[in-house]
Amino acid sequence: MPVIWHILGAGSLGSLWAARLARSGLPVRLILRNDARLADYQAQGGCLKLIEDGREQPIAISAQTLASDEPIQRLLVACKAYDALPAVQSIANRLTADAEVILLQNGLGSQDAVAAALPHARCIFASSTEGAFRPQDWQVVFAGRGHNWLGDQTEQPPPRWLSELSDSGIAHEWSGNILARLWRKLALNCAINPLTVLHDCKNGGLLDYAEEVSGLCDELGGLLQACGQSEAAQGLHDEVQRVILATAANYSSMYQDVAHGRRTEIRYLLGHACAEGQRLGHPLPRLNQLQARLIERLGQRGVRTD
Ligand code: NAD
Ligand code: KPL
Repeated sequence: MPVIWHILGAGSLGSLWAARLARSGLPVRLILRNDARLADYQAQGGCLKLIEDGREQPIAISAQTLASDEPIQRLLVACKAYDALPAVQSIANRLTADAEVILLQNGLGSQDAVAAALPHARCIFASSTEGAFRPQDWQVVFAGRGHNWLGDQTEQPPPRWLSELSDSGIAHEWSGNILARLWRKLALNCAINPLTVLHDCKNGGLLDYAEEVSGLCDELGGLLQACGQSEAAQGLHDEVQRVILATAANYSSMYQDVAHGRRTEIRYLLGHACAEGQRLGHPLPRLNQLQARLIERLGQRGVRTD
């Protein structure tokens, strides 16, 4: 019997994973917050609608609430970074002794917090470049093909269920250095996202602020070296330039969060970089100033600053 994929956080990325796993015939359970959400889901037909290449496909998936007593052996956590720990804590009593927990959060900091709260579970970190959004509840658009890197900090072999991701068409790779992947994405996000908020522009608008971007890349590269992530520091500036050009017409995820008045993941991106600099005694004048300016701007826009 295949192990059930429990999905905590039926938002954009969680729905995208759930829909593809369920479509390939694997057992999947969405874990919803409460009875009201579950009733709404059932009333809409008990299925997620996956929109891919312009075509919508309804995919029936079982759902339950946090309060269900079904044991959880494999948990995919797809909440935002700031929600991951409280969400996991609320179902920790349901995890089996051999549970595996896959953490899809962007940035760094939330994964270690979850792993520390679950000392008996195998926690696998993921870094995703796929893109998804929800035009409405229980509907998800697969907006950007990408890749998922998974890895952990143990010497254990990769989990056998990676073949289930292949069967489900989920592009992935086991990474021997997942922290380098996560740090690299964090650095890219720090060099681009806050500036798009501060300059109120699309990613391509940063071509007008080349010196500011370049100064941040220098400092981020130095921080990565100081953190022992020299692999993640290689060619950072060039990649930031490539990403700015390739995504010139897009608004960054942080820009979109702020535009919609949503809380950002600042604490796990720029906040994590600045906190690591302080912890290591590594000066980061530009990043610290960027953080202060961003917090001020979030406050002005009425968005949570933490
Ligand atoms: P999202 O806001 O669309 O989904 C998160 C879901 O978690 C929401 O439905 C929320 O209600 C749910 N949730 C939060 N706390 C919960 C709880 N206690 N119990 C049950 N459900 C709970 O977020 P997302 O865009 O899917 O992002 C998830 C993570 O993936 C983030 O860290 C994000 O940075 C990262 N990511 C997202 C994308 C993307 O394209 N959406 C791409 C790469 C990485
Ligand atoms: O990941 C991104 C985001 O918007 O969050 C990119 C496009 C790389 C910009 O940092």
